[in-house]
Amino acid sequence: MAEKKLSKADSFYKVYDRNPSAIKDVTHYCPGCGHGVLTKLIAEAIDDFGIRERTILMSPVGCSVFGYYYFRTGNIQCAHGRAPAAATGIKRAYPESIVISYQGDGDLAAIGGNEIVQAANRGENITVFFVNNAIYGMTGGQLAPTTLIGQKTTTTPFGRNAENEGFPIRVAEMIATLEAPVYVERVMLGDAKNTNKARRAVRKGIQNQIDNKGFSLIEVLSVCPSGWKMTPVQSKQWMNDFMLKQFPLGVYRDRSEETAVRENRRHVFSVDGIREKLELPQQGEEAVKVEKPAAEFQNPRLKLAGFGGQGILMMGLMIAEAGMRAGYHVSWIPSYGPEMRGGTANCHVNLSERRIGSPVVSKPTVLVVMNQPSLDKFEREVAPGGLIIYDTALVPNPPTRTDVRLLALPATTIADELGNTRIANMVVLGAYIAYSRILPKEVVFSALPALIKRKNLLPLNEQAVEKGMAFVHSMRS
Ligand SMILES: Cc1ncc(C[n+]2csc(CCOP(=O)(O)OP(=O)(O)O)c2C)c(N)n1
Ligand code: SF4
Repeated sequence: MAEKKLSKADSFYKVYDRNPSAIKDVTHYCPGCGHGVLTKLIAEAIDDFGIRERTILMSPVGCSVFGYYYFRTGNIQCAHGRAPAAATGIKRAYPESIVISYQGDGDLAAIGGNEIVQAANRGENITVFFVNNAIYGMTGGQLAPTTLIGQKTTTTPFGRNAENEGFPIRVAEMIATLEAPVYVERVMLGDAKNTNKARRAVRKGIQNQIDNKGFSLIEVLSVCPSGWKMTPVQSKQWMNDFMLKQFPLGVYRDRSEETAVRENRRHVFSVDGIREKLELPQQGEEAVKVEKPAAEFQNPRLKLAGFGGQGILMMGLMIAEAGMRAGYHVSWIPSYGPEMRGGTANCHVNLSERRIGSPVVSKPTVLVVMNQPSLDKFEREVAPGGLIIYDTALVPNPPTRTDVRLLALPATTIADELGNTRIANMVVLGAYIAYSRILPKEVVFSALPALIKRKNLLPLNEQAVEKGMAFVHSMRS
């Protein structure tokens, strides 16, 4: 008889050197826990499919957080519940990779409930293993969305009560209501027969991804003796007696056969297409030639703030749009107050000769404030040597900083003289470009039509920009 040698999967580290603690030869899972079994089934499947080199495991927050210690594959540690979103990015950027999202019920069904629904609904070509142990194991046994009615947890010491905590969510059934998923099955770990079924489901979910068929989710019922405060044997019994009734095993969707094996589809991002759409110079074509401003105004990081309705966000967009036309890397992100109008609004804008790492402006080199609360809130953030532009009509208490430049601008008064208070944002824009010389007027004017839909308002906007510029020039003369 041929000798069969059983050994650990190659995709599983033999010794867990990545674990910084002294324990290098056993996993951190509690005795009897299902996580260990499932990770073994996955690692064996990865071996047998010969995909170790291109597999990327998305580890969640939860007891399986340390997938990185064990899987000899690519690993990404995801923020709580966000594995499906991170998996989407990886898979789309590297369609040839095999992306496995491994998540617990707290991770997938609570904090990540929306992420999984959206990824499944988009039909991302990923494989999701969803470990349902009806509790938060890692944090000591709190209620999970899958906790059974009556089940005692540390946060439901009298048992889950539907009136207070709602009903257990059946994830497999819910995902199977969506159009896109290819394969959804619920299996359990407990006895040899069911573990074998789980093994088949694991392989099918991965095979679907290898064949580019689309989204697969395998829900795996698994015991958590520590969280349930039971022995492993009692846990098995409890799963058979109670969990199975709430979470029936079975295939909830299987379109694996009828879905054709597909070619890898790389989502191609065409920069040129975007340039054309935005009417920007094509690659290789010269952007408008703009002279560099003085060193202190180069690569500005701007924060613009005021009330909602003052056109603060639009002013930021104008600067970004004009910046693009002048060949800068740009970013713009808005931050809204809770109200649509009348609330606070601010936006962050970067114009840079280099690629922009983060669009967030935490230490602005230019702060524009069009009301007092904005100055009070953001004045201290401005980088030393930076510039604060404030609307004197709306900011009665001027800035107190002595290590920054101040531009006191009666923007709203000038706008009123032009007959339209709401044009004050363009007065500020004009003053800023004149003061810093970051962008020529012509480039700003060329950007206006892209953002101002009512073309009859273009002359007024241009006039306002010019008025702002004239104010700065008059200051200097
Ligand atoms: C943003 C955030 N919120 C809460 C936590 C605390 N936390 C750690 S694990 C966990 C839940 C884990 O439960 P589950 O996903 O069911 O995995 P299990 O531990 O049972 O395998 C929570 C809430 C956290 N780490 N991060
Ligand atoms: S707490 Fe529960 S889920 Fe976590 S390792 Fe222990 S038995 Fe497994």
